[in-house]
Amino acid sequence: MQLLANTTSPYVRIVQIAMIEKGLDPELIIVDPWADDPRLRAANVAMRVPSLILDDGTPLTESILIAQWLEITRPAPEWPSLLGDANHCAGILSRTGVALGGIDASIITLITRKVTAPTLFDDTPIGQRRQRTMIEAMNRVDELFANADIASLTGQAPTLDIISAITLFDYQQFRYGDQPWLPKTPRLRALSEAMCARASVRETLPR
Ligand SMILES: N[C@@H](CCC(=O)N[C@@H](CS)C(=O)NCC(=O)O)C(=O)O
Repeated sequence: MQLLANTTSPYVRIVQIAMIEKGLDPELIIVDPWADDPRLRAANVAMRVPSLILDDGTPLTESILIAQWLEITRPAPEWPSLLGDANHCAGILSRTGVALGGIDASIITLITRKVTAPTLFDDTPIGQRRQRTMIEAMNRVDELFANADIASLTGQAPTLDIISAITLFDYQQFRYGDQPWLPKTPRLRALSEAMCARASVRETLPR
């Protein structure tokens, strides 16, 4: 298996954490998604990372689709579940959606800056809307984990909501850590720092 990836993408990180926790270790192929790399073009019509090429050559794209594939092919109880059981699945998916909304807004902002330069996309009405989404997503995720027992969470493989939450937090620190509008989100910070006890989280920090 080959994972076409880069070292910064939050979508790549979600897949990497999930794969490590599911006991998989794909060959990592670092590509520049902005260059016309033929390997990425062949695997993914959208030319985006992550793209996972299975051993039989089947290409899988879109981080959440890859997570679905992982959940089916490496199911609980043999492997830790990304989505939890029937009672917890809706909550996990709902929290995941909030974090993904923030990640999408973050990436769209970075990408659209390239298009609108030298005007800063952030100053346009849509840019302001995306910035508001980033702020609200971080605050909501912070609130959603207000009652979480962080110490016990580190002892088990993270579900998709936790993977997405810490990926959002770390990516925002990586890209916008110096921005005055970035909310403090102390509970999310504590979750992210505690989860670094796990190799899957620690070894995939954006760099
Ligand atoms: N919806 C996709 C988004 C992937 C994505 O946007 N990846 C970015 C890097 S963070 C990329 O490869 N961008 C290159 C491009 O848009 O051409 C997923 O969940 O995998």
